[in-house]
Amino acid sequence: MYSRKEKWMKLQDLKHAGLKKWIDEVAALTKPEAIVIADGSDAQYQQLVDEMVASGLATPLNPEKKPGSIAFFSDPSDVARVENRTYIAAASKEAAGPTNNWIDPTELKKTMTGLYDGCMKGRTLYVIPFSMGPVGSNIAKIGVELTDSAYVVTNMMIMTRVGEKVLDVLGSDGEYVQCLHSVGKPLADGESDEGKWPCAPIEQKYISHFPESREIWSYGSGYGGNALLGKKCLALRIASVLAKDEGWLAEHMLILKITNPEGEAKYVAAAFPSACGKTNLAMLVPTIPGWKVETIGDDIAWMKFGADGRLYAINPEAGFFGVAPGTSLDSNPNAMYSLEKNSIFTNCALTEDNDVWWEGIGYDAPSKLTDWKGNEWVQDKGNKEQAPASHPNARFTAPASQCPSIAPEWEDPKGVPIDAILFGGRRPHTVPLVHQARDWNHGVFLGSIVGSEITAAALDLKAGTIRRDPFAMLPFCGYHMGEYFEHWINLGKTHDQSKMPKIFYVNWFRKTDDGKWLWPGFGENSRVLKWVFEACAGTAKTQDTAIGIMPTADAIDRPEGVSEDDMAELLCLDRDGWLKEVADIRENHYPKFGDKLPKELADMLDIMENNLKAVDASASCGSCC
Ligand code: SAT
Ligand code: MN
Repeated sequence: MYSRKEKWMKLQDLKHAGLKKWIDEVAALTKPEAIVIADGSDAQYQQLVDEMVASGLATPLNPEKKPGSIAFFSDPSDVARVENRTYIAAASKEAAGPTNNWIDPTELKKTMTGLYDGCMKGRTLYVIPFSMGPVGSNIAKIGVELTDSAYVVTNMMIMTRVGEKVLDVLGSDGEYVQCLHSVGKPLADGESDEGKWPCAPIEQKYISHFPESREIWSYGSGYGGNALLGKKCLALRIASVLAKDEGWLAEHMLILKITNPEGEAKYVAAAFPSACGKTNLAMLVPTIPGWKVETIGDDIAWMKFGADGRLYAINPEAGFFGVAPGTSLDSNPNAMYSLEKNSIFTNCALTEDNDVWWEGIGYDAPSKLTDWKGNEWVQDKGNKEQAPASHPNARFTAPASQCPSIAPEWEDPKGVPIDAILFGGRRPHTVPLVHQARDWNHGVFLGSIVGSEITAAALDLKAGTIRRDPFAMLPFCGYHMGEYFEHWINLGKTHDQSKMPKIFYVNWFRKTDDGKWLWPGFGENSRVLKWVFEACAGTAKTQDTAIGIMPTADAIDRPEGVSEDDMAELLCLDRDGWLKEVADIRENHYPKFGDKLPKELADMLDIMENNLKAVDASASCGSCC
């Protein structure tokens, strides 16, 4: 039955009996025409690319402009993660918590088994053994994804470590996370994919997680986090459950290294909701002379306590799956250099000479483009309504090793010791440029209230409403978010706090009343990182305030264009704004977690309120807020 493509590793060569049995069961259900094991080799990557080009699914890019790279265009209905079809199918609804979609796992497996039945007929079933984290690291985990999408295989080969070296570590009975994926559009007799991007209608899409059995079942989407199951599904939703059970942290955080002119380095992990520039911060080019920022990861951090009591982080990924629009040599040169070659582009526009283009790439579109939907597109700058040439969630998949700012130790199996954890969101008002938590529990409080202000009235929410995204984990926590807060609190109880990271809240997004940015952001954020560095080293100029530890007015070097008054506004304590914040958290945010909200967080809110009320209203921030 599985005779095709037999030049690759064969099923019978697999040493792991449990894995073989699972593959047999999935093949019996989905009925593929062939089974191919991804061995991680360049030769196999190239063959998959050649096959996708031959079928018309992939477009090879100009070897002079983007060597070794290909472009894909998805079905217009399959362009992003689908949160309303993402399920945490825990044993009980209570275990999944109020912020996750839940379906009874037995019922969901029955529905999905029905969908999987025969869904791979005429297609190849690929077996992808992958490691999240450097192969063999004691922080890393192994997963095996079974998929009928060659697009997924090639992306996983960039985003994770794939192949025989992983099978070697897995041995004959090692543990792994089962990840089953199908694009979910069964072929009729005689039909072929013929360069189409197959996917199922929305009501048949399921991105399902079974936290007790650590399984992931995904059906119906071929895009990003719905299909590359190592990323959000394993490295966050399933790993967050493992982390709670095993006493570590799986977080939606970038990791960076910052080095001062004397050559001392600190490691920073940072969580922001989407669209807050995580990739840009991870690859930041500092504007302050003598300081250096290097990249360890741009999206996910797994952190475990070392024997010395410090928290060590690895980047479980091996590549970047970055948003293309807005990425330019100005906004993020290191990302632009990372994607120069050996990369995959999804839903970007195509130039006549087969290069990619996107809105915000830093130069005008050449005369004629093919947009992401395959139509001819000519830029019309006078037309503000013109549909973009690239999809707003168009992506590049690029190897992390190609990033010029990648830190030499980015693949160190023992991880890097984290000195500081930053939280942040888009907050035009109230929240200062930076402040520091007084202690661990206060830091957990700051993580729990993360959110961004809704600007345009979207999704039925009033403009000005704060959309809370605690720890930037709301769509990615695989269990009850109240228990997640408790897990963070517990780590502070069971570990020596003097060795734990200091926690900060940053906000690059302050605006004046007439809507102008108060802070330039991008490389200038290095000035804030410098203060964070100094706060960790005990040399920062600080003051205690009602909301935590803040820089003194002169503690942060001012970038060009930021006046003394601007700085005062960026660092003022907006007493009334924060009292409104307290009320919003009390009325609209914390009640969601019911009796699972840790008492320590409710107490923190009371303490902050009392502190704020004790501040002399007239002296709090002068005229700036
Ligand atoms: O599609 S991904 O989940 O990989 C990226 C994102 O949506 O954050
Ligand atoms: Mn992310």
